[in-house]
Order: sequence, then C-alpha cells, then structure tokens
Amino acid sequence: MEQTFFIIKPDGVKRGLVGEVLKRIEQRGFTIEKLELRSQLSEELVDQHYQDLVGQSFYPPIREFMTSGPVLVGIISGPKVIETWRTMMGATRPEEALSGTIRGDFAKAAGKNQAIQNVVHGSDSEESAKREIALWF
Ligand code: DAT
Ligand code: MG
Repeated sequence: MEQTFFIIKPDGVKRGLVGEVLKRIEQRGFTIEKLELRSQLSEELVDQHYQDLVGQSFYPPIREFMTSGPVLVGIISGPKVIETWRTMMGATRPEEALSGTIRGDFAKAAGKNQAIQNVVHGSDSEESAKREIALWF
C-alpha cells in the first residue's frame, strides 16, 4: 500500500488544528501508520527535510518557523495517498489554496519576507515520500 509522510506544522499545532487535520485524514479513509509529537525540531533535521530549498533566499524564515514550536509528524497509507493528500492540503500559497482544502480553509496569508505558514506538509512524489519517511523515522 502506498505511504506518504505528513507534518502538522507549528502554526497548525499552535492554532489547535490537530484534531481537524486528523479528522480529515480519517474521514478520507486513510490509515494512520505512525503519529508522533516532536516538541522541538533541530535546524539540522529541518535543513535535511527541505534540502532542495536550503540555498534559497527565502529559506531562513522557513527554518525559523519550523523550529518555532511543536509539530506532529506521521505516516499515512492508502491507495494514491501521495497525490490525494497533496490535493487535500491545497496549494502552497494560502492565497492560491482553494476553499475545501486544509490550506484554503485555514492558512493565513504571509506578510512580505515572512515564511509561508500553511499548516501542513505532505511528500510530493513517491521518491520524496521514501526519502522523508527514512529521514524522520
Ligand atoms: P509545499 O509545502 O507545497 O510542498 P514547497 O515544497 O515548494 O511547497 O515549499 C516548502 C515550504 O516552504 C512551503 O510550504 C512554504 C515555504 N515556501 C515555499 N516557497 C516559498 C517562497 N517563495 N517564499 C516563502 N516561503 C516559501
Ligand atoms: Mg514540498
């Protein structure tokens, strides 16, 4: 069965959206295979997770945001879960995320030079799902 890796980011945990996000995963019929609260991420782990973005000028605020508070991380499984979870999350930029998606319903637009705080993460391909699951668990 296909698996993907997800994060409820610091904004999602701080704003009390854990139940809402998990409810949507369960409602959709996906199986929660692993679920862990990580109270403080290291900068090293965040940098490895976002290895493709580390060199970007906008990356330092992302690192700061991801280490700013507890996150919930997990693995979910089901048919086509990688693509379906991405659809359920919605577009990266809150202002572009459609209503009905997690980001479209909950993510707040970021100010200039602020990290985009968009509640959730999900692996974007089979290859990243494998890499991220191995990195985090
Ligand atoms: P996604 O999280 O939708 O997979 P991504 O992998 O391109 O998007 O980027 C990871 C996170 O980094 C994203 O959720 C928000 C932040 N981010 C991406 N591009 C950004 C930008 N141009 N400015 C600020 N933050 C950005
Ligand atoms: Mg991504």
